[in-house]
Amino acid sequence: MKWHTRGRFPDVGISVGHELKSGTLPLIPYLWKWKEIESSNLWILNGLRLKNHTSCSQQQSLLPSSAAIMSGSEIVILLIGPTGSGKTSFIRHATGLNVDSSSTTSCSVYRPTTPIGPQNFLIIDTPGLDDLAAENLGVLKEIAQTLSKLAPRTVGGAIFFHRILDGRFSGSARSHLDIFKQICGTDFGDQAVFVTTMWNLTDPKQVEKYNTIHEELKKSYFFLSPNSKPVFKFGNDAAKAKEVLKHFINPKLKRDKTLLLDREVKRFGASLSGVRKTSAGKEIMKSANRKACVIL
Ligand SMILES: Nc1nc2c(ncn2[C@@H]2O[C@H](COP(=O)(O)OP(=O)(O)O)[C@@H](O)[C@H]2O)c(=O)[nH]1
Ligand SMILES: [Mg+2]
Repeated sequence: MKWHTRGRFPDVGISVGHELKSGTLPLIPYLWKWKEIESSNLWILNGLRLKNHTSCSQQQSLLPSSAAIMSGSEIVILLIGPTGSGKTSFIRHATGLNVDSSSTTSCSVYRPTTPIGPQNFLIIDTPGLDDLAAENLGVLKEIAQTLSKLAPRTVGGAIFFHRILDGRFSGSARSHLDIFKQICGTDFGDQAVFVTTMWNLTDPKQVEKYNTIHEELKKSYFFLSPNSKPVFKFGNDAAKAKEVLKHFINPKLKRDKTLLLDREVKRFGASLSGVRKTSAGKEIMKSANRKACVIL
C-alpha cells in the first residue's frame, strides 16, 4: 500500500508531494522535505523549483537560467505518460543534465544546458499517470500548480510517452492517452507530440512487429487533429530527444495555441477541487467510473 501526502511548505511557499513507502506514517513529510531542501541542489525561484542533481558546473549552468526564466524567452514543454515510459530519461538526454530517474513524485522544470535552437526550452517533468483516479488527480494538481507558477508563460508543446515494448494499446494506456488529449484540448494540434520509447530494447528480429504497432498507433490514436501526426521514436539517445524538441522550433509549426489545461487552471485554480472541474479532471473521473462499472 502506498501513502500519498501532499501539503504546503510554509517557509518557502512551495507545494510538496511525496510518496511514502508502506508502513510509514504520513506526518513526516514536512520534516523530510526540509531535510531534502537543505541537502540537495534545489533551486527555488518564484515558487518554482529547478532541480539539479549533479555537479557544481551543471549547477552553475542552471543559475543563469534563473534570469532567463524571468525573461520568459523559453518554450515550455510538458511531458505526460505513465511511470516508466521514459519521460525523465528523455529529459536527461535532451538537457544534458544527470537527472535521476529513480522516482518522480512531483513536477520539476529543467532547462537544456546547451540551447538547440534560437530559443531554449523549459521542460516540465511530471509524475507518472497511474491506474487510480485519486493518484491521477494528484498528478493533475501537481501539473496545474506548476503551470500557475510558470504563468504568465504558457505551455508551447506537450509530449505523450508510450513504451513500444508494451505492444498494442491496453485499457490503461488508452485512458492515459485520453487524459493527455483532455490536457491539451483538440485545437492544440501539432503542438501535441507522441513518442514511442525503448526502441533500443527491441529485439532486432522483431523490429518489423514493433514498426507495425508504431504505425497502427500513429494511424488510430496518436494525433489531436487527423491532418497531421507528429509521432517520433525514442531509443534513449540524445540525438532523438533533440529531434523531438526541434519539432517545436520548426518555423512551419504555428505555436499559437494555448494548452486547454493552462486556460482551465486560470479559470478554476490549481487546487484539487479546481482541477476536478477541468476537462482532464473530468476525464479521470469518467475513466474511474468506467472501471467501476466493469468491476460491478
Ligand atoms: N533502454 C531504454 N531504457 C529506457 C528508455 N527510456 C527509459 N528507459 C529506462 O526505463 C526506466 C524508466 O524510465 P524513466 O525515464 O524513469 O521513466 P518515467 O517514469 O516516465 O520518467 C529507467 O530505468 C530508464 O533508464 C529507452 O528509451 N530505452
Ligand atoms: Mg520520471
